[in-house]
Amino acid sequence: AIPTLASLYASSTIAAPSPSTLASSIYPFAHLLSLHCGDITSLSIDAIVNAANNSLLGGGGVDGAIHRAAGPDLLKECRTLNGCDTGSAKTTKGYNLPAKHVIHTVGPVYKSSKHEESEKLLRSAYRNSLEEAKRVGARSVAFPSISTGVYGYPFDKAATAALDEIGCWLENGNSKNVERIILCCFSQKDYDKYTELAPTVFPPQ
Ligand code: AR6
Repeated sequence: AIPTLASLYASSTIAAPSPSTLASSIYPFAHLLSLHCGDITSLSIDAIVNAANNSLLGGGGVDGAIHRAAGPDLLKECRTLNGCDTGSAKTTKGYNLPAKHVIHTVGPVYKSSKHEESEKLLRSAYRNSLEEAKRVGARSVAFPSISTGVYGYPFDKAATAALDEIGCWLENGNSKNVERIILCCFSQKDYDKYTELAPTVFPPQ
């Protein structure tokens, strides 16, 4: 079962934070968000997001897992896309995956000396993936934790930016375009981090 963020508050002992730079009025949409711990390639939903590279021709990590599970036709379609800019997103079919679509996005390679630029690009990757989901009519979409593997983005910072950007997108009149946005964590540690951070971005009201 995929618990909703709203249901997590019932057991949360974390106090709501004082007002911060984070959007704080997005709690009304928290029922649209879920956390899932496991392999993103197992999800039977409209779209899964791939944390790809600029070539869109496959790689390791979640990208490798998605290509393996989807089969060689995915790579064939990716070859027609002419790559993807960092922060942008492009959609293919899901082929052998239970998901109908794969939204390929490219997160930034993290550089602490250029944190702001990295955060902007990471936020773009989430926002443009959601725009792609909207464009292809995908009403359920799952994200891996973009850039937090090989690309070295610190998990806490990435998770906070991801939650905030998704919340902003929903606030911008998009809450009717989706039924469920799933944050797919690959480890219990990452899942626990999300449950800890979510109430700081979506304060219970
Ligand atoms: N399901 C869900 N999450 C996963 C899975 C999976 N099957 N496998 C890994 N993760 P990474 P990046 C998590 O390195 O940092 C590739 O080679 C993983 O634990 O896959 O954006 C691309 O081709 C981590 O939290 O992506 C690029 O060259 C998250 O997915 C480069 O890596 C992202 O880790 C992109 O690096």
